[in-house]
Amino acid sequence: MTQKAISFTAEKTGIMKLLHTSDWHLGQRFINRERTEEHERAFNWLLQVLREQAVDVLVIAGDVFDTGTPPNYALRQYYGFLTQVRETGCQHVLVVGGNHDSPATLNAPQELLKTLDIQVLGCAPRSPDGELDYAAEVLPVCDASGALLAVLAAVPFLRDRDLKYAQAGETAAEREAAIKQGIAQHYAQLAGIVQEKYEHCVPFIATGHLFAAGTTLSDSEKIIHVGNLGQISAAQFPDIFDYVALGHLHQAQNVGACAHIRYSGSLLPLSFKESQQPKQVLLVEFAGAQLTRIEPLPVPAFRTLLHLSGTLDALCEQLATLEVETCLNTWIEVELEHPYPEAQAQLQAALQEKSAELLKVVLKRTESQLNFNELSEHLEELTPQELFLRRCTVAQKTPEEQQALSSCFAELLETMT
Ligand SMILES: [Mn+2]
Repeated sequence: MTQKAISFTAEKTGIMKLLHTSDWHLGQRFINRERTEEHERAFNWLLQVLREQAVDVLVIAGDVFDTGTPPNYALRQYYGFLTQVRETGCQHVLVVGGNHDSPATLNAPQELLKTLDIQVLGCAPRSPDGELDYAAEVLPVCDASGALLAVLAAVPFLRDRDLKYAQAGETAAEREAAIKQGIAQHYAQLAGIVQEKYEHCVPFIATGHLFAAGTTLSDSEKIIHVGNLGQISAAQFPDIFDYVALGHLHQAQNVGACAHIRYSGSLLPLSFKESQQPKQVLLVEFAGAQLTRIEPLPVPAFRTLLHLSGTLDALCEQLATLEVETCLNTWIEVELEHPYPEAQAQLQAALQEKSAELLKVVLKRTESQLNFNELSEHLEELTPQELFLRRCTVAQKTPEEQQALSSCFAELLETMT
């Protein structure tokens, strides 16, 4: 994608600015803490960006909330933010649901928010007869004078029932191919509608909450469509889309070599490992229908999440010399190589009065300790998926059987959570 220089004296007319963010995971519980303060600070920063950059359209590509039943403080933060967006001059907001979001929760205020030019699609819309209503995902965005600014193909996370693939007796490979085809067909349908209805003199923008091929996963992304299932490649997104705003992967990245099909990544680091990743939102600029600039804007780090491992002595040393660089207290998890009776107290003492909190002390588990029979003491440290895989191993399932079983298990989990 070549960058075009835009004169600062250029008239606003014909230039459209979009801000792409995703995976807020409002209401996330981190070990035993809430992320409220970080979200509050991130939102204040985001509002400032919207104002300073004179953004026209804000796109939130799924996983607004961490769970389907978000706590009231998370709902308050969400609505509080949406209210303040209006005051920045950004007149259009699009929210699509992710796999963590409950479509019912997101959609409940849909009609009310629409009156404020905030479009919400918690799930793929359906017509009264229950069929997918593709046309309802196509949303024109107009400026105050009624002139068309952009056309959005607002695709939320597509659930199994949105992808017509379930066939009795099909193999895992057939199933995978059918999911991919279902997702690709969904985008093709939308492209058809957009092309038929609109002249391509404004940007055509698609969204999605999925796992695209040619990308890397980080550990807090819940496994969905396990293994390679559901991965679609850049080539499967129709050419007519000038920009595809994706969510689900927490690390900001392009899909394959395509700069215009990309993940903004999460707004905050959602795991200890993610604390190493720079977080960003994407400012995307168009002149007419032409994409002219994609600028990643780094989200300031408000809190450091630190995972340390080693012997007790080494850890005490590290904690004693720790430098706290972020405004909020550093949160620490330590992994001890050997058990030690007063480890917690010693580690705590090493931290002294630093602006840091020791959230968790765990014992490093070796492979031999991961025996199923010893699991009871570690049960709370395992995800349901990990526990299921352990049980498969004990039951001596082959890797192929494990893959097929864990795929079913993931689906079951997704239906239930
Ligand atoms: Mn997700």
